Amino acid sequence: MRSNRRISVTTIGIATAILLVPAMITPRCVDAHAFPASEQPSAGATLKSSPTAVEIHFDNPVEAMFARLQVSDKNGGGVTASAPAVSEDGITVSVKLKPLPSGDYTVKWSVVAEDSHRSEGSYTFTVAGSAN
Ligand SMILES: [Cu+2]
Repeated sequence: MRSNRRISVTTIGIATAILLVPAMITPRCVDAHAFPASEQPSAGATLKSSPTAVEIHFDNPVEAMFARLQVSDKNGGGVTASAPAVSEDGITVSVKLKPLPSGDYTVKWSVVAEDSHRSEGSYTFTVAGSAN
């Protein structure tokens, strides 16, 4: 019986797992977590004109359902013009932006990787154009 066999393998494996799991989980987890590989505009960038969107490219696919991406001005007001969109491969999360006056902007992101672990962070960019 297949299911019995599975159970016994699991039982036998417990002793080994107690020894090995702590050593195995950490590297595996770090691999599977999703963190930004690059951003547009890039973190800390000073732009001459308003960007039309913010895109974050992750190093591992993220779950579309749980992706959050907020952009706000220095008063905390939201400046996004769309809900976050996730590319089909799960690598890119983006939002469209309203036209941004000169100022500092904060991008806050939060994603869940395919291993179900959440990661989050934030960064800023500056619009320093004279167009406004
Ligand atoms: Cu993880």
